Amino acid sequence: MVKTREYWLQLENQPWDASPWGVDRTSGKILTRRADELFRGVSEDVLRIRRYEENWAAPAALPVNPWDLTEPDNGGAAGAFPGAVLTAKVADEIKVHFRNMDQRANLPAEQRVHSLHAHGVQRRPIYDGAYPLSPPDLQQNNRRGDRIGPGESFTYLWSCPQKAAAGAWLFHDAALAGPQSTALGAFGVLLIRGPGEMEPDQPASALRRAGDVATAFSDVPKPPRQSEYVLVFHRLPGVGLCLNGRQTLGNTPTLVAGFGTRMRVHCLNATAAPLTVHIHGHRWERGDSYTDAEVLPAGGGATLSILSGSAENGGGMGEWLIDGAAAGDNVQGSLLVTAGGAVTLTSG
Ligand SMILES: [Cu+2]
Repeated sequence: MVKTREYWLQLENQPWDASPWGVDRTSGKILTRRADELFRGVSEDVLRIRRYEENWAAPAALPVNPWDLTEPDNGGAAGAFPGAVLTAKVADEIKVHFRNMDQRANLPAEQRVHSLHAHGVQRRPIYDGAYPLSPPDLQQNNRRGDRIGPGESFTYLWSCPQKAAAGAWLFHDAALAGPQSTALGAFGVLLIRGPGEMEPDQPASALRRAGDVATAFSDVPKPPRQSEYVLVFHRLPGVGLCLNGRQTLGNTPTLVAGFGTRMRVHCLNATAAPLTVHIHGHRWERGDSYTDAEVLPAGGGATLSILSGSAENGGGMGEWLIDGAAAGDNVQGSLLVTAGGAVTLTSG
């Protein structure tokens, strides 16, 4: 039986701090707040495609990565990048209600027009969201899905009938100003699970406790047996290459796993150029050989399957750098393999 998954997404503008914890574990320095009260503020509002509950009743408070020690605010008011991670199973229908609430002032009208264009899934041209090829949708007042103005909404229908759709995919704004809007953050992630694919374990309690600092965590929960992580690289104007919207170790994702955790690391490239992702100490299978670095094409990605600490995949206890590198720019996060409990990390 075909199941329809219904999602409510709203595009919003907001200020953004790419280093919200005010630390730099690479240099060991504490950052100072700038005149705008942010540690590493973006000079203009960013755009987030934010997931909401039914009928946009309230923002859905869902973390991007439940096992990220440094994800601020668990998907709450300050938010996280990507603003929406949607899940479906092969054979599902996906119905996405999109509303454009871009309220940026003093901008030419066409820059505040947005759309949703998804990779990986199947859809008719009216739901492709890529300017200028979407015909008017007779069911939706002849609105066109590639040009949704401020205050307007549009419903997209996507399907994934074949196993070929299984994987991690980006969706992003592809209206006339799509490239600029995507650079400001107008993207999200769609995870389509194949038949029999595992559901990841959730943490039993909060990862970060009151009083925890960048290098000392008092009570990290027991790590997952099976886990899944989403890492999106994108380049924020004036900040540079970011990992889930953040820059600098101590702010970028620190993903928690245990010895023997089966991990699926979904790496996606939302920049406009290829980049390389490299997880220190670990290898994973690519085709019939092993590698420890993947090149992610612009708009594409890779899912790394790793059994932590195994002979084939390597790794083991400790904290390991995750490097993202593109021409002249890089960003680092980390993978923390731990037994949980009190954890102390190093810094420069
Ligand atoms: Cu695209």
